[in-house]
Amino acid sequence: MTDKKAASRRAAPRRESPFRLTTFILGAARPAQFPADAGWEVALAGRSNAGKSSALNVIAGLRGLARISKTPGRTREINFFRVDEQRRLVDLPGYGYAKVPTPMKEAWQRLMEAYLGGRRSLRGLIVVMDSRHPLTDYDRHMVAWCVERGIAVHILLTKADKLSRGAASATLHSVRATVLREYGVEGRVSVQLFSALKRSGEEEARDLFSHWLEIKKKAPVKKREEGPGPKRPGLGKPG
Ligand SMILES: Nc1nc2c(ncn2[C@@H]2O[C@H](COP(=O)(O)OP(=O)(O)O)[C@@H](O)[C@H]2O)c(=O)[nH]1
Ligand SMILES: [Mg+2]
Repeated sequence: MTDKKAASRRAAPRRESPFRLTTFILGAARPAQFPADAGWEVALAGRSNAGKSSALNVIAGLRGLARISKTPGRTREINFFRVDEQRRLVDLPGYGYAKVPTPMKEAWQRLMEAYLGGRRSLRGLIVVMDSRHPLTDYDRHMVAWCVERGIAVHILLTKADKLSRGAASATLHSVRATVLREYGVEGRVSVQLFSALKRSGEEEARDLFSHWLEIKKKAPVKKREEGPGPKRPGLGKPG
């Protein structure tokens, strides 16, 4: 890497990201290869090519952390990234890629069920969806599977830059309404718009990651606390 490239990579985050020291640990093809199940993890799932890796890079504020593939269905392993000693980000292999041979699909399913069904450090799952085609059958299957097991889900409607403002907002409201209808408030499913290209929705997603991973805000960053309505207790405070 040239000095210029390295500098631009470091300069990427707009404000100091709690994920700036994140590094790749390993790609696991079998559950036995998973890192020790201690501390906290946030994982990203979604259709191949939905934009998972791009979202992970933007949210972490590190270009080139997770590989961004132009060829769908390339990542077959669960990629683990280390945020710090106790925290990890996890890029799950994509689903819904038609050209994957059946034995591969079975291996994928076994790996995903082992991870999602047994991972105690998993605090929440981000389901990345292309905002032009949200809630495909497989997306619904994935969300329902997690809701049944009490896993918190956050839907990231990405590539929002490909929609007009009005269409993006209509999609957001319709996905929120569907999720509320299907899973109720107990379902712990939230939804947001996102664009890796425009870096919109970046702060909202990063704040959720920090909350799930119990990363405490450091310096008292001046925030617009005094909004209308009653003051609510801050999120993420222990006890
Ligand atoms: N316009 C646009 N393209 C995106 C966005 N996010 C990802 N892409 C593109 O979509 C393709 C797949 O992205 P990738 O992150 O590799 O998807 P993954 O397979 O889900 O990990 C790549 O060509 C990306 O450049 C976005 O927010 N806006
Ligand atoms: Mg990827």
